[in-house]
Amino acid sequence: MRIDIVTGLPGIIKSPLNESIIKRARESGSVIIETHDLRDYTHDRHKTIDDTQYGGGAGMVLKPEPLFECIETLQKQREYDEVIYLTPDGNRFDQSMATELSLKENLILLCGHYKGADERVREALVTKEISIGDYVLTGGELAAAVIVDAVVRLLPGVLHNSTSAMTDTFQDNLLGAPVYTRPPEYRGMKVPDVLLTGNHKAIEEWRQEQRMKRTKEKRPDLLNE
Ligand code: 6GU
Repeated sequence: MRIDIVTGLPGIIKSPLNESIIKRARESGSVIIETHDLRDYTHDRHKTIDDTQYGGGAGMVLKPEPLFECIETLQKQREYDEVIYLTPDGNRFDQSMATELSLKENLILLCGHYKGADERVREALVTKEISIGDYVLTGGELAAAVIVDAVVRLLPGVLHNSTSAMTDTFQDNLLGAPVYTRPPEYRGMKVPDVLLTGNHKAIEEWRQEQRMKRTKEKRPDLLNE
C-alpha cells in the first residue's frame, strides 16, 4: 500500500509515523508513506498556500493552485483509489472504514487547515471526506496520523500475530476482553483462574463473555449498530 499525505505543515505528521509499529511497517515495505509540502507547489517568493475568503469573514482558506498542482502531479505518477479530504464535516471515521481503506492500493490524504480548502478542490479532486470525531482540530494532520495508524496496523504482516487485529476492540462491534500478564497475583489481585488452565476452549468462551459484558456496560450503543 502507498499513502501520500498532502499538507501545509509536514512537520506535524512526520514524527508520529516514524515510531514503533508504523516505522517497522515502512521499513519492511508493507507501506510507503510520503508527505508532500504544499509550499513546494507555490510559485511566489513567500510560498503562499492560503488567502482570505471571498465574501469576508475570519479565517484563511487553502488556495486551489498548490493543491491542484500537488495532487495532479501525484496522479500523473500512479492511479489513486481515493483522494481523501480530512475535515470536521466529513464522514465519521471508524473501524469498518479503517478496514475498507486497508484494502486499497494507493491513497492521497489531503489535510485541511485554517477555514478549510477552497471548495473547488473538494468538487474537482476529492473522492471521500473523513472526520475523526465531533470536535474541531486546528488542521487535518493529526487526523491523518490517526487514520494512517489505524489502517497500517491492519495490513498483512504488520502486527506480529495476525490474529491480534481480529480480537481487537470494535472488531465484530464488541469491545476487547480484559488482558493479564505475569505475575499471577499482584497485591492480592488475582488473574482469573480460567486464563491459567491452558484450556483454550474455556478461555475463548470466557473472553467472548467478557467482551459482551464490557460492551453492555461501557458501550451499549455498539450492540444496536
Ligand atoms: Cl479530519 N480535521 C479537523 N480540522 N478537525 C477535525 C477532524 C479533521 N476530525 C475531527 N476534527
